[in-house]
Amino acid sequence: SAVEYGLDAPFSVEYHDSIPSTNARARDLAAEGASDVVVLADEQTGGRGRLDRDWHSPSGGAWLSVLFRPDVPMAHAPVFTLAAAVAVTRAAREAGVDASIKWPNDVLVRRGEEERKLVGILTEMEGEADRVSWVVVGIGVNANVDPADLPDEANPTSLSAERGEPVDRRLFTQRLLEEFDSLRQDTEQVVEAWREYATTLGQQVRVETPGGPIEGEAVDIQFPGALVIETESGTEVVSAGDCEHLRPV
Ligand code: BTX
Repeated sequence: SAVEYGLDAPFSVEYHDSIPSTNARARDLAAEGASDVVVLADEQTGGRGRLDRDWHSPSGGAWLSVLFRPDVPMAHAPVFTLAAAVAVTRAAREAGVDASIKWPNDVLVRRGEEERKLVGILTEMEGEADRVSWVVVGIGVNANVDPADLPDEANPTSLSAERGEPVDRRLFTQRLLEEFDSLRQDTEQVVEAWREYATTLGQQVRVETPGGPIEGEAVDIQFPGALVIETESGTEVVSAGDCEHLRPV
């Protein structure tokens, strides 16, 4: 309930028991000129992932969107997706769940070879090349939800399933927002923090890019979020491309 969310956050918080999508609501608020707002919901009835995929958002999750107006060029915006991944990973670890990050925007829990999806992040933005007008970072955390209620094919998990008991969503969300607030203001620290939690580095990877697939060893990440891959024919730098770029206005 709203009472559970007595948040002391560095953002103003708009809470909904149920809403179609916190990202859609945050975009509407952006159009009205708002900033530094978090839209938070217990349940979403039309949650969205990347490429218009469905994001299942039953009651008990931590479904939230952060709207803010950073003074950065459009090309730097992917760093906020990484910042969200770092923030949520830290909050999950404090809650006793050993989460880690898979480039670019998956936060997951590993059990041996198996990877279980804990979080989805969807960043949307608008602005001009040299300056973002607004950014909405949508963070969907499977908090106190039963993974059996989530789509099987994603191999989902939740904080409560990993812990064996519910998480305090107020505390979890508070920590997540505090971390995110600090990272968004000092984006230089994001990449370094990201390296600490990444499962991707040192692994053999294959990435589909507009220019075709790239295969090799993931060796590093570069600001604002590109992956550096050592291939047989040399070094390739693949940009995150995880942001849904709305048309510049
Ligand atoms: P994605 O495109 O990487 O992942 C979407 C895919 O994940 C789906 O096709 C499905 O297979 C799987 N999936 C759907 N729901 C879940 C779930 N709850 N847990 C695990 N796997 C799932 C990731 O997109 C970005 C998701 C962002 C969600 C947040 S919630 C707050 C905000 N509001 C909103 O509408 N979206 C964002």
